[in-house]
Amino acid sequence: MPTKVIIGAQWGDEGKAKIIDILSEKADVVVRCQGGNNAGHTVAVDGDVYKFQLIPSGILYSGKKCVVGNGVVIDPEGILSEIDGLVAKHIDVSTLRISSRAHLVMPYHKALDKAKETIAAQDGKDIGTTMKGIGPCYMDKAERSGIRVCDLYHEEVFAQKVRENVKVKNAMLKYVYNQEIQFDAEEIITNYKKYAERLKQYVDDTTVTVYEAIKEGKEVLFEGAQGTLLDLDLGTYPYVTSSHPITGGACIGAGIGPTMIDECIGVMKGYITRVGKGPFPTELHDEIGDRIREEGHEFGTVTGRPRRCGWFDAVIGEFAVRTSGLTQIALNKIDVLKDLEKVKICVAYEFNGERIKYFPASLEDLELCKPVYEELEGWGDISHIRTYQELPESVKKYLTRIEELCGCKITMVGVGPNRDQNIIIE
Ligand code: 2SA
Ligand code: MG
Repeated sequence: MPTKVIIGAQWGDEGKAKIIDILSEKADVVVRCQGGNNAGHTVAVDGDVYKFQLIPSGILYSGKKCVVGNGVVIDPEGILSEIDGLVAKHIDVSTLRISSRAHLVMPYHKALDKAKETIAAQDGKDIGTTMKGIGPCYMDKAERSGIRVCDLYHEEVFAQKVRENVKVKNAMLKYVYNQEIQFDAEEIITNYKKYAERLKQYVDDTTVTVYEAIKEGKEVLFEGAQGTLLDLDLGTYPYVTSSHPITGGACIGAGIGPTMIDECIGVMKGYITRVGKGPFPTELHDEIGDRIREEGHEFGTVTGRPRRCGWFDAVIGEFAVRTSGLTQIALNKIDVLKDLEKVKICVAYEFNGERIKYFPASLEDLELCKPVYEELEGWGDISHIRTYQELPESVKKYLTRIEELCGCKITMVGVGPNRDQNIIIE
């Protein structure tokens, strides 16, 4: 199948980058469609660890076209430092294409993100954002005052937009958020002019790049960032990101139609994690949670924050299958659950004395939901296993139960961080 969308089916950090890395080998084009450098995608290759934020990890294979689509918000300083880091490791970045329609993260976006979070934290109402300016940038996009990559190449237009924005943002920082920080429009214009020159060689109408590749029958991968429950519409609002990490987001963020997508792969972990605040029904506050965090290295790639850990939640799994029309599940990191006598799966929630199998919209209702667990036998070390047949019976039962509850087949199982620690199920 030539086009595949790969999304996070939980709260992000499901190991999407590893699946994309594996699938990239056969792909011709890899496309990022949403989010910005709030994403942290870690890939381990031959003992080297690469951390990606804006550039698709497909860049590790030479000759693959890597696209940063129109739905992404681009911090030019961030993407340039990522480019420099890759070049220093002798990776060819000449195949990178950046959408001329993508919105730019500006310095005031980061300041506004920080100001809002800092003030909200005083009442415990912060979202726990990555402080990368993502929300304020998408806010400007929706409000139609954003600045796009194409504006960088119309100097007067760019300067005027920066000046107008700086006026408004400085007032917001000063009068709404009571902050001392003020921006100088001319300084931003000068800095962004330098970024524009360096980025120019990569900027393109990527909707054409992607469409032509699809028409030519090339294999195109759409790489999701964050995860389903962080979706602006379908996630645990307001504890969400400001873009659409579900498969539908790939259409808008790359500028293609839904008929051009052949497979929708949802990446999950054998357990579940979340960074940032917000409700989390199966969260573990005990030594099993700590053990999963240590064993699974569950710390934020961008911020280093410890991730909250909990048991696999099939209510969330089914929600992801349904809202993204998933055709396959890639289940990662089940090796992390080793040496536990019993493992648990949340099969439903108990809510107001009733059993429910849907994920409630209201956070207040979600807070009242108690997970209903099913217990299964645990397993030992499976990190050396490479075929489905060799997996212990207890693991096979675990996989089958997840498939039944989520309503989708598991086609890949991750048993470790490396490229080869992956079992394909035909
Ligand atoms: P933001 O910065 O506005 O997008 O934050 C809003 C919420 O979205 C969450 N979020 C994430 N959750 C998991 N992983 C993400 N990427 C990094 C990683 C995060 C890190 O891969 O580890 O390093 O901390 C990511 N990006 C955003 C965020 O926690 C808020 O709940
Ligand atoms: Mg991540």
